Amino acid sequence: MMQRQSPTAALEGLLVPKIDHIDLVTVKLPFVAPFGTSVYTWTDKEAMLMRLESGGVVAWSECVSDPDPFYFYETNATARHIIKDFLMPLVEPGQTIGALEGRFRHARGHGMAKATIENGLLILIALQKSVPLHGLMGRPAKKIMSGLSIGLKETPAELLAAVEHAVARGYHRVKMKVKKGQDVDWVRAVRERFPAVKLMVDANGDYSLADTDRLRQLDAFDLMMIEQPLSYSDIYEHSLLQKEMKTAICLDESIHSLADAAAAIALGACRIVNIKQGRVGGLMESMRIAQYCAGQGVGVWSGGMDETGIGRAVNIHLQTAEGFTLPGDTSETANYFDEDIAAPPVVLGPGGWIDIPQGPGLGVQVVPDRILKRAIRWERLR
Ligand code: OSB
Ligand code: MG
Repeated sequence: MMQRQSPTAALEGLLVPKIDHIDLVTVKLPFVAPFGTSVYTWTDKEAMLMRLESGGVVAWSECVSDPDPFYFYETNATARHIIKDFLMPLVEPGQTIGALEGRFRHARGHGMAKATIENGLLILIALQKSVPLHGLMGRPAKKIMSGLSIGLKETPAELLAAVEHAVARGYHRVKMKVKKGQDVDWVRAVRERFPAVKLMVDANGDYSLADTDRLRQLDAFDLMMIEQPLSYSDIYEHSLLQKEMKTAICLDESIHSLADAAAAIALGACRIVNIKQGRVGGLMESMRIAQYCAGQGVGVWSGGMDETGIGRAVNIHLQTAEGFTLPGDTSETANYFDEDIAAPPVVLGPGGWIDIPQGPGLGVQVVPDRILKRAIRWERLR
């Protein structure tokens, strides 16, 4: 087989700049509508942001954890603890990003905390070099595919209205959340009304193998995939389920690293992987997983965590990397917030495509007044 070049070689060799100030700023933004999943319904986005200041240049990154451990074990509080007490002490100016990543491995797990720092440093370096983040990654600009994640609704009519909106906007695919008892009939209703929409479901781990017969009923609806049907911590049982289902399984919660993705693929546990850059520890591990999956014929897309404009922009830049072949959970800001803390908002262009924000770093501007308005906690670490 052809030896592939490491997708992260350029990033690993970059040097960590001297950091003058580090702040953790928690903002709370109301969602335009509650976001319901099988595990929880969120009404606000409470995001812990990291502000890095170096020689007058300011970079922002976003920790994608929630205040609660309902989707993932990390929380904003654990991320703050791990960042302050274990990770930031390992960051030294002049070391390479690759060496820093190696040091971070000493702390097990906590990928969202690690990603906050790694992404922040890469964004800072991109700003200092006056290049866009995707350029720093060695990737040319391109238009990014769009996808909307529709939360659980109270009634089928509300769900159909949400899908209708997504179709009218031109989204490349629509994902609907499902849970036990709110699944087959709801998917059928959408499929009957929208026979051609590229549709998928996400169960956030609500089912067990005992539900195999019910899950197999979903095979009738020509779904692109079913995301994380079984436990958040399982890989093996998904391999058993995949053998029983025609519909491709996509793993989200179960994948924390390249090694997890390789194990899942070797077992036949999924045919598609959702990469959330925070869940796997940052942009570099995401690029490795995406390239590996592509080499295995496994589809990859970029997941979302209802991010503010900062994390949303990171996910957009990430999708320039090799292997991101499927539309992700990359949607318009207006689905989540009336007023984000960064500008410009993400909007769909003609054909449902998303343009990478122009300019150095992320290409989006954090608006200080909006940070001040939304901040519920501000902690200076240095
Ligand atoms: O499972 O993909 C998920 C949001 C919060 C937690 C978990 C998930 C989601 C989404 C929304 O599906 C993704 C987005 O639009 O950002
Ligand atoms: Mg998911």
